[in-house]
Amino acid sequence: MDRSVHEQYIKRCFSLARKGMGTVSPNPLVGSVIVKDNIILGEGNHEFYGGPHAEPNAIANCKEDRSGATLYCNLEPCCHTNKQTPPCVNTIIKNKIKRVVISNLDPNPNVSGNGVKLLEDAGLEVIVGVLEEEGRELNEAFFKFIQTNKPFVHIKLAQTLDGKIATDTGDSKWISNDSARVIVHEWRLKHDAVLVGRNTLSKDNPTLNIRMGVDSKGKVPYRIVMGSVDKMDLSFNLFSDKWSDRTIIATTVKSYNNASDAQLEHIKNNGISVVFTELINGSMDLELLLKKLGKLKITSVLVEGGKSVITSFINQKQYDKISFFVCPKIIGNGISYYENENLTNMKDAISFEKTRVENIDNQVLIHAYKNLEAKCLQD
Ligand code: AOF
Ligand code: ZN
Repeated sequence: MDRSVHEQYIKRCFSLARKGMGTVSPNPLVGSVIVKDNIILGEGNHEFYGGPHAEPNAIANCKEDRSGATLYCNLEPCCHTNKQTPPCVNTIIKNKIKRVVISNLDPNPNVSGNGVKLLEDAGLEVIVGVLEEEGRELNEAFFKFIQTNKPFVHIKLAQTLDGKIATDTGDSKWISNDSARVIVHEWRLKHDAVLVGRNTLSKDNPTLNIRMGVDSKGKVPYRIVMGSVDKMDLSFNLFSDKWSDRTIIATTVKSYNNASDAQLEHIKNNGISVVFTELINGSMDLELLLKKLGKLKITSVLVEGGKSVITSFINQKQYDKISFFVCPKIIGNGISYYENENLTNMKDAISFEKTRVENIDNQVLIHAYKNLEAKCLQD
């Protein structure tokens, strides 16, 4: 069959999969479509963590006999049993599906090609790798998390044309327009956690919840504040609003020991969590922090600034992707998002790969991935 036909149905799987954003983590986003004689018989997606997978949902939604049909799915059907739901390969075989077309092998080491093998052993035709890159990007957080036990780190920033994220006084409301900010709120739904530093906390008193007309599905992401807890004013929104049990303070033991009794009492009474990391060369050890967040099943972190936080993630090479909103304004003074006085030669510049550009309502949105080949300042 023409590959473009497969691509159409896999694209439909991607759309169905996206419906699970905000509710399926730490599982992947998965959609499935069942097709016979060019007619869609049924569709489904993985709707929430612990719930049925996309393939059995699509099969259950078929209005007609699905024997001999093709099942499309963006992820390889699962085959393992040490988990919450029964293996999808058994359901597919039992329902006499003839062919399975997928985008990505499941990077989960319990599956990882074994699902395909079982289907082929049962006599089904399996086609792997349709729109593989897009499928991988859709589930980039799941791919990183399942392979490293550390969350996917996505830095987002809004900058002026002259590269500033705030004026010299720290004012940043607003650099980007509403259209850009809606996208950021969608990203808050997509990510398990949002992270800021102590400066952003005291400058903006953010809420870090999901608004701007984006359906939050009742979710408030984990809200991580990184910095010295003993210097934090705990009257800010993140520590006192009704979602304070979704707030995590990332700090050092030393700083925690210096916190006042009143601060510790406030943390306890408001259900705020504390995660310890250590200092390396004066900044927080982010690899250790990410490992600890991974243990909490946080698969993705959206880093929303400011300068010192972004600089630490870049210098420690603990990020995967940066999205820059470049906005049509210049201010002639202000704060940059990255500072490095030791970087004097262009050959040492932080470089990126797989860049992609979008136009968002008169603003340029540039997505860039960490250059895995490049050497970093710490190497
Ligand atoms: C699929 N279809 O829709 C999803 C899959 O605990 P469970 O039973 O939900 O299993 C989670 C694992 O199953 C997850 O780590 C991933 O490997 C796979 N996810 N597989 O066939 C789906 N969501
Ligand atoms: Zn499954």
